[in-house]
Amino acid sequence: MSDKENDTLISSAEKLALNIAGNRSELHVNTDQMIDAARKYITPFESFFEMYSCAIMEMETKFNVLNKQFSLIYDGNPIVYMVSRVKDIFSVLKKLDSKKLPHTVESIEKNIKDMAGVRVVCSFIEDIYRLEKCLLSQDDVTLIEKKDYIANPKPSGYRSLHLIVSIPIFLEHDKKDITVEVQLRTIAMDFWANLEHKLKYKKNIDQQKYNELSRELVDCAQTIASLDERMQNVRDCLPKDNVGQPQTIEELMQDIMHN
Ligand code: 0O2
Repeated sequence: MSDKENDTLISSAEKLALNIAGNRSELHVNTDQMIDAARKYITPFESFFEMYSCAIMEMETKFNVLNKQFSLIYDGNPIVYMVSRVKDIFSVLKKLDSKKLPHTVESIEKNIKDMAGVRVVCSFIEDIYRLEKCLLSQDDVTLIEKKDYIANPKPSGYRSLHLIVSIPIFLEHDKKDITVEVQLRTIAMDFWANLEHKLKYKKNIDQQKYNELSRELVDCAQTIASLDERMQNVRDCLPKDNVGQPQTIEELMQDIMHN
């Protein structure tokens, strides 16, 4: 796609967005024109977004395979649940604006690293780092950026391990490397982040109340961090069920090959 086509594509998507938002008279387009524009511009734009859905499917498969393998070695599955999403056009446009970047497909590909997002929720912190190690050791996964907000929490109290990685997706005639943001966190961290996210986007709340609740959440984050640590310590003290059995995936594979 040429730059000009990209520009047209995004600005058309924006016009449609405005239209949907009720500014139709300002844009002087009628419903038929809107449908024509949707057919012409939104359909190819959807295929651009579709690539990120494919990358999400690939990434989820990687984690599902690891989850299965881990369950053969360790006591239980490390992943409790996964949530994935492709960033919607409105959030993309907002993010581009906040970074003063052009509204083009090229600009999205280059600058928006979390178009595809996979959140992996585990019970224990140890599982997070184990999954990270296994994911990054796969030869089709390239680490672009790592932010360890578990070791270094944000001032808000936010904790999670963020990995920006690139993985290939195989199309009909093409292979394309797609960037995916992987967020790994415990159930407790997820519980906290979801509530804090709600507070952040509440519009009908006065500043004083907002500050008060933010302070409370910073306090909750500390409690949660200590809870995660204590739960990990309890698990570490539990007697192992698999004494004498393979303790790592490598050992398990060796065991399978030699017996
Ligand atoms: P959404 O809707 O969750 O996708 P960047 O993405 O690099 O331009 P930033 O803030 O440097 O921006 O990236 P960072 O710190 O890695 O955060 C990216 C995502 O982590 C956010 O996505 C949130 O999902 C989550 N996150 C980061 N900080 C916080 C926090 O303080 N509280 C909560 N609840 N979540 C946080 P988006 O794009 O903000 O939104």
